[in-house]
Amino acid sequence: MPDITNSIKHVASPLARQTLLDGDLTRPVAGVRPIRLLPWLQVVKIGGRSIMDRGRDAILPIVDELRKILPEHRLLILTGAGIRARHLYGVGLDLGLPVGSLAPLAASEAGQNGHILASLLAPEGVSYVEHPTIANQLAIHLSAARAVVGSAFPPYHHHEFPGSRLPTHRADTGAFLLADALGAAGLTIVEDVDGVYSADPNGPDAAQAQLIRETSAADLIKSSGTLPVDRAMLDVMANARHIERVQVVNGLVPGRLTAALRGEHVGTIIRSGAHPA
Ligand code: GWN
Ligand code: ATP
Repeated sequence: MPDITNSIKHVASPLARQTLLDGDLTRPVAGVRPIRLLPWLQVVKIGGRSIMDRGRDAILPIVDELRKILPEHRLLILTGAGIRARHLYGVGLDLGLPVGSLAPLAASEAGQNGHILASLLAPEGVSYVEHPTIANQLAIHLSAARAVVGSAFPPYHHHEFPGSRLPTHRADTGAFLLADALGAAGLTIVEDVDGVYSADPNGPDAAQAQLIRETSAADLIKSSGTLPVDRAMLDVMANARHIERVQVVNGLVPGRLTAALRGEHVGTIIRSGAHPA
């Protein structure tokens, strides 16, 4: 029997002979900045409760603004889940459903809002694209159209972290994860308030609420009050690879989204942990 072991070709792999848990060994290989897949992309997250649930009075002006800005930007427009998801959390929690069952149900509401928005932008060539399409075929779709719409909710499904009975990774987190993974040029979060305040401007301490023009995710994590964005997004921002800041803007004020996409400071800028290349 011939000895064939010497003729086997080994594939050289820098991580083959070491534990992946040793940072000193993995850092030279895994510590480099990833490439930007779609560096010209602007990601816009449209609030589910703050914008979509308000119906035509809030949606049609936003659609008009998006339509007019299309010649300037290529957009991934992502929608949040809104009040229908909150209703199903209530029903689901009352029935004792685990968080991994609630996450996909809430996510489907974000998708429904995306379908609504995409229908209104259809004359501009804009379509709703599915999660797998966003993952794998975004470039070809954005070569055919200036923008596409998708669900902002991340598809954690039954893998949602069990720390809370409510899904912690919701639409803002999903939008940030996508924008950072794609190496997008920016992320704008569209809400029904001028930005992040020191207290909820629609809450009991509204009289004391001050608009925070600029802050960092690291500082916001330390605050104990309510926020207009998911807290999990702040955790993700601490480890961001590309997106250096997000801007939270008021979509009920005409022109704010357009100005933000043009790089103007018209809401609250939240800096991430990513540094310029
Ligand atoms: O259904 O509106 O994508 O883009 O998280 O999974 O719960 O799914 O479980 O491609 O894969 O409801 O069917 O639904 O919103 O997420 O989609 O129309 O497997 O295009 O089939 O990752 O859209 O949907 O809800 O986003 O957020 O068929 Mo919907 Mo959502 Mo469509 Mo998607 Mo989930 Mo798919 Mo998915 Mo499910
Ligand atoms: P989704 O897309 O998940 O449906 P959303 O982003 O549309 O949600 P909310 O989660 O309701 O909307 O967030 C916006 C609301 O957050 C504002 O209307 C405001 O009342 C509230 N809010 C709470 N705390 C603050 C804060 N510190 N600063 C600004 N707004 C706050």
